[in-house]
Amino acid sequence: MELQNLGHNTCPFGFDCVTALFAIVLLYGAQVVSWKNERRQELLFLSSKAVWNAAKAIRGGIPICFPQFSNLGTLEQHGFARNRLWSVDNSPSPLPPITAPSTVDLILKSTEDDLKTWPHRFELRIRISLSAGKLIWIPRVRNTDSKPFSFTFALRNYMPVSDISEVRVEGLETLDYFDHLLQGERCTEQADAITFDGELDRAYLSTPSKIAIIDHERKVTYELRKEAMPDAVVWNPWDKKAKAIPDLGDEDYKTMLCVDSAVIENPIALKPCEEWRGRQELIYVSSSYFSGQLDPSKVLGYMARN
Ligand code: TA6
Repeated sequence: MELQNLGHNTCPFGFDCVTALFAIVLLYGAQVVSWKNERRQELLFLSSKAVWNAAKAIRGGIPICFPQFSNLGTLEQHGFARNRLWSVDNSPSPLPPITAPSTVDLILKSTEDDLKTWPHRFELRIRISLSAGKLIWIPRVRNTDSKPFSFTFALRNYMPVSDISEVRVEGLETLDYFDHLLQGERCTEQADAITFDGELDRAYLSTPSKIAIIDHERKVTYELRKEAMPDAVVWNPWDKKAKAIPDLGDEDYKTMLCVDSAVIENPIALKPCEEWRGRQELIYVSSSYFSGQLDPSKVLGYMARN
């Protein structure tokens, strides 16, 4: 399914940019697997060894992790929603009906098979839209069961980078995080930005609603804006782990980074008929920002004002 959006708008700092032209969303996993700008530049990462079959989520793009983001318990890692065939949602209420080809509503309902591994009836909806140079996700989970349930959730954002050792993530300084390389130990970020010189696998807690992923080499900033998803996972497998992942190229770690919107520390609890709604915006800003003209902190300042 292809979303189309033609437009022209002013990105941060008054730089001109043309909005992304189109995105490709699969019914399998409701996964965005491609997002391109007017120069046909791919704005999302896809593994050089991605496997396109229904066995497991395609490695890259934006997989949806529900009803858990972890590999604990009996569920498959990061839940089953990304490994299921979704359908078009014709009843997106209370969201307004779709009026443009740049938006799609998809839905996944619990099946009898799912109930065997996760005994809770649910409706998981997602609205994905391309607008003004950004890609927007509105995930919703409705409890259609007769008893309460809780879940964790993440939008796993695989971003392409020119050289992982030249990338900074800003907005997570001083925060606590669970370090998956230390068996989930709770730590506190000491650095004023996250940089990469080895495997990093952390769930930052109670993060700001805006995070900047700055790619010096390509002079590109990704802005991640999120609501109702307080945590953020940052993951790069580096060389050893990359070699151990069959559907990830051995060298792919150099040109990818995951920065995910997530609900991890405090699972969402829903009573019968209750619905949770989140929101994520991914904005691609191509500018000469890194020619030393602007201070990285101003990126966050701009983002705070908008
Ligand atoms: O970032 C959390 C994490 O579980 C990593 O430890 C790594 O295993 C990665 O996610 C795997 O994600 P995948 O998409 O392969 O299930």
